[in-house]
Amino acid sequence: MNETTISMHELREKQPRFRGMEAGHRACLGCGQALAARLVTEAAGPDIMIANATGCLEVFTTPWPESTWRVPWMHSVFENAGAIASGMESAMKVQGKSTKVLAFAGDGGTFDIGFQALSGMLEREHNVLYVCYDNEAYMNTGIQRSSSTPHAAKTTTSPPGRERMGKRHLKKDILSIIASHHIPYAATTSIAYPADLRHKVRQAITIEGPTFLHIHAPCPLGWGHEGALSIEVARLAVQTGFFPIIELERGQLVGVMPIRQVRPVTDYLKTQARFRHLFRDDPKAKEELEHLQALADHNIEVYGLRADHPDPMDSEGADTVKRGGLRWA
Ligand SMILES: Cc1ncc(C[n+]2csc(CCOP(=O)(O)OP(=O)(O)O)c2C)c(N)n1
Repeated sequence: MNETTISMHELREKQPRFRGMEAGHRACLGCGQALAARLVTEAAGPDIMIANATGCLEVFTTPWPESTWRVPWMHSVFENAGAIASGMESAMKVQGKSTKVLAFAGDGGTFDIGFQALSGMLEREHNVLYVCYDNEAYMNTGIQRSSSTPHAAKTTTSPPGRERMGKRHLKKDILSIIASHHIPYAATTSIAYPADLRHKVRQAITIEGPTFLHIHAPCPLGWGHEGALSIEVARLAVQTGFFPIIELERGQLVGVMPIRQVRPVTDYLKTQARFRHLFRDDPKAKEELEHLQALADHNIEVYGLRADHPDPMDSEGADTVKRGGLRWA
């Protein structure tokens, strides 16, 4: 082969698997999901195929006649990404192919309506990496609350008013439920920590069996912040203990991202319009803020997130530093 020709293998390796605006993806500016999906597909490698539940990611990546995807990709309905991915994986197995199957869904498609199919997929031990892009509401249909919406957040179906301070219920602890399936690997991560995210994708992809990745992905439209602030907002969720970054193997906690300097939850909440009502001069609002701080404190306590000593590798100035298998927030 002369220097100017390129093999099919090289072509597959080199071409982007998730193409940006120029190829027709129509995500809002600062969309956390778009960034997360790009990071996941780049880290996963070329030999993958995807089942994608209905939701923002499916809609903004496939505006007819264009497609963002440069890997085999199938649109499932809202409730069955887990079942479609199970079928795809079984087909690969029957054909003796090693192509890794990934399932993509939002929090509505994972925590709520797609949960039955997901649970079945995990229980039957399909060799699939399931990725939940968590923007904490049903964004594609107009910002309705999901069971992943944080307590006290405003959505179109949990409006704050005289009676209530936004959503009444707690965010569902999906990872504990996933963990109780005793799958080989489950983890949370965030778009604010791309090195951590990529590392977890690579780890999950090599595992034979069901794996689950829960990615915190801000939505500027639904959360009410500037698109340019998505990374900062995501980082504050981690640094306040509001969104803990953890890793589980067979249901056991094996890793956490310790927080160097724990920040008060108000630092995170005040960045977003969905929590604006909590800063009113109102005793109920004050009570809710205390409640949310208690929830973050609980995460820090339960997962041991507080770093007791400064990281010796801090001087390198990296956002996340690998240290004995751990990364730092
Ligand atoms: C059975 C069914 N119910 C409702 C809908 C309408 N629907 C389409 S996408 C969506 C919300 C998706 O929310 P989520 O999974 O959180 O993804 P996001 O759009 O926020 O990324 C809804 C309610 C549907 N397509 N199918």
